[in-house]
Amino acid sequence: MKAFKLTLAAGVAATILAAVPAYAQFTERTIRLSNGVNEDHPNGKGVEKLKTCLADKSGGKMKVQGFWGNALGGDLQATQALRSGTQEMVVTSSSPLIGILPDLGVFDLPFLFANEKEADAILDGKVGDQISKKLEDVGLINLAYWENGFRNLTNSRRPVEKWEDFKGLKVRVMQNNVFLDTFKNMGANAVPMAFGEVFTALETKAIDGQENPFVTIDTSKFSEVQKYLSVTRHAYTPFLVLYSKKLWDELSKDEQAALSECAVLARDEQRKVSRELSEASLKKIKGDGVVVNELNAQEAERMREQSKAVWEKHAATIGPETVKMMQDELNQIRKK
Ligand code: TF8
Repeated sequence: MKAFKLTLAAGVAATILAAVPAYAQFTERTIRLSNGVNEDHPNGKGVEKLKTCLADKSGGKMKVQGFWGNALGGDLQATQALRSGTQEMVVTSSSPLIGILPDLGVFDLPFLFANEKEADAILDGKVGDQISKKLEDVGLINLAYWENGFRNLTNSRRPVEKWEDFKGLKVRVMQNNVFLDTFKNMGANAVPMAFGEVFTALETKAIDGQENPFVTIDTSKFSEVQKYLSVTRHAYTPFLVLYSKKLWDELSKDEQAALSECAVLARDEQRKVSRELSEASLKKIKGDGVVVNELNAQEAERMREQSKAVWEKHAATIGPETVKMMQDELNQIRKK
């Protein structure tokens, strides 16, 4: 009996030790994490997962405070705050950050990925790792790639069914030269603008259109100010889940490990929700009265062909090795 009690006690102690290891070092802290999108975007579910995961691992010491709808400034502004160490975290599109790291432009190349599977394989593989390493050199720890998704064009003027329909459309693009040239190349009048200004610009008709994935179009309420959606899938841009390198270096190894693991766990949740929600968002957009058109295969192919000029023009600024690594990896994936 005594032996049994001892074994039981040892067993209980071992379970407690496994849950919160005695050597673990966690400090009470609140991590400020900002988003450009609203909380009903799949990022909301991602951040929720991040919160519960961190609470579990740190015994409730690591807390996350989410900010939504550009409350702490746009993608670029928030990222600069991370670099100077005045904010811990941001979930940002990679595209507005090419001024900080030109290699990020590789994700902006038009018609780069054919589907989500390719995107996952690249982002979670060698290319994604290389880019994350380079981000560290500019003061940013990239914990994971989350999904924004395949981008589609909306506008208030006409259905865009073929190349020629872009002509003269005033389309907001992200502050990113690859996007600027992709739309100029299509004949559109491309206007770079921060995301936070887009709704009002559409509402006042300062611009005709914009491009974003279905989920972002829906959760940003663009249906209220847009009449047409064309399923162009012209680019897939990821979200980076960034931590300030300055503040990262002040964390214990346990805290760093918890953040790394939880951001990846949250990634899987965020992507799952994003993919589930994508079709539902499209239905909702249609329900809001937006006229949706697909591109026929021939027109889609024509667009892809025409866009090769953008690849050629930008390979040098993005970095030829980065573009080549992307192409090599994609070829490998496509062989499988
Ligand atoms: C864009 C992006 C944005 C996101 C958001 C601000 O169009 O796709 O929707 O980066 O977090 O600027």
